[in-house]
Amino acid sequence: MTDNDGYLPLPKGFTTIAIHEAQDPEQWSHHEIVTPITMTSTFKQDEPGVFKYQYGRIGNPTREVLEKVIAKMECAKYGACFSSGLGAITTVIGLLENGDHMICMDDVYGGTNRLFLQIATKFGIEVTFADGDVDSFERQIKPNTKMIFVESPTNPTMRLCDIKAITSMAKRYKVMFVIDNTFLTPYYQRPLLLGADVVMHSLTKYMNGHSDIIMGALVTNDDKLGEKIYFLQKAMGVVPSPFDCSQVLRSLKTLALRLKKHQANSLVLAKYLETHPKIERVLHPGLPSHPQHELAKRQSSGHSGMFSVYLKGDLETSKKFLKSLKYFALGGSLGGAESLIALSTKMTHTSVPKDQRDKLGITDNLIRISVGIEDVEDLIADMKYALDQI
Ligand code: P1T
Repeated sequence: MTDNDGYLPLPKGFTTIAIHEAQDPEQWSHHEIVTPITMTSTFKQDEPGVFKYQYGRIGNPTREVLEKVIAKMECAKYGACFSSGLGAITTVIGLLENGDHMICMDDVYGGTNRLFLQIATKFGIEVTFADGDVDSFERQIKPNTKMIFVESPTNPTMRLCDIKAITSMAKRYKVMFVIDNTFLTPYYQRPLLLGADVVMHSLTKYMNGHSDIIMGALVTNDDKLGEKIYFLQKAMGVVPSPFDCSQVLRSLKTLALRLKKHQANSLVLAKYLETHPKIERVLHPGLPSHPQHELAKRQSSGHSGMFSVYLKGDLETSKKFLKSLKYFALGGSLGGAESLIALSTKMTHTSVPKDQRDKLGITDNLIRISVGIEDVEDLIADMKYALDQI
């Protein structure tokens, strides 16, 4: 375990950053140990145009602390928070101009696919899809290509893309490379260190980790992109509330602890399911059976609680299985303390056209699992019981 099981080393000082970065109590009027929630929509100015904070959409002390913590965790200079993960991606679209072309990885969250295909295209942005292989992106590059957007691992088929390879190709063509790091968080993957230009998060998931907040974030090291992102945050206005920022700040203090347990639970459960006669296939990047397991170890420091399985059966089998579970709640979202389970064809990926879903292997027997931090023996017993019912 000294070499972190063959993965990249875990980031040093990660939880110290979560607890102390930008959180010196002496900056607050009462020397609060916990960052105060600054609930105000506006701020009194010293003279017209002379102020520390101006207006809540443009800046807020609670939000600013969170943005600094997330940036530091991702090894970034600039961090900005948004009212949802899709709000962060909407802001990414704002980095493009009418007439620009972007290439999106073909397997992304259904809402991301919908946002690009049904909204970005309305503003004159051309969107095409690639399968995640570096050549598949390079083949589609045109003079007006300005952005590559990927998830790695993808939602829900757990495919990875080679972040370093895509980075060096994208740099050759001066194309911005944006990666959604929601499934792994900076504790397990730091794409900016591998050369990506912008990292995006749905903070709704592991970063908040308690299934009670919707938020998003963007981070970058590029001065020009950082400036543009802050401008868009102010100009487009997709900002979170100070209360929600405070909740996420609290949650980040236990991110590493939680992820270790998510990872351990998901590995035990995935190994159990891999040997079960009613399971056709397990898709878990942390298992040697995953075709990109070696790549996972080369570019990340571990894997979270996310994996998927193909049941042997059809839609009715899936429905019966899902209904028989007790601890795995049937629901969209992921990354919380509670285990969740989803049938992507009917839940998270309904907005992806069926022919694209079929091509990607998002079928009625594909079950996506977000393993929580409950006691794993109870989770295994729950799965065993539900599988016995089909
Ligand atoms: O829900 P929101 O905070 O807006 O984040 C959107 C989003 C972006 N990226 C990834 C990888 C995601 O998984 C999501 C949201 N996903 C779900 C709700 C889901 O069940 O997959």
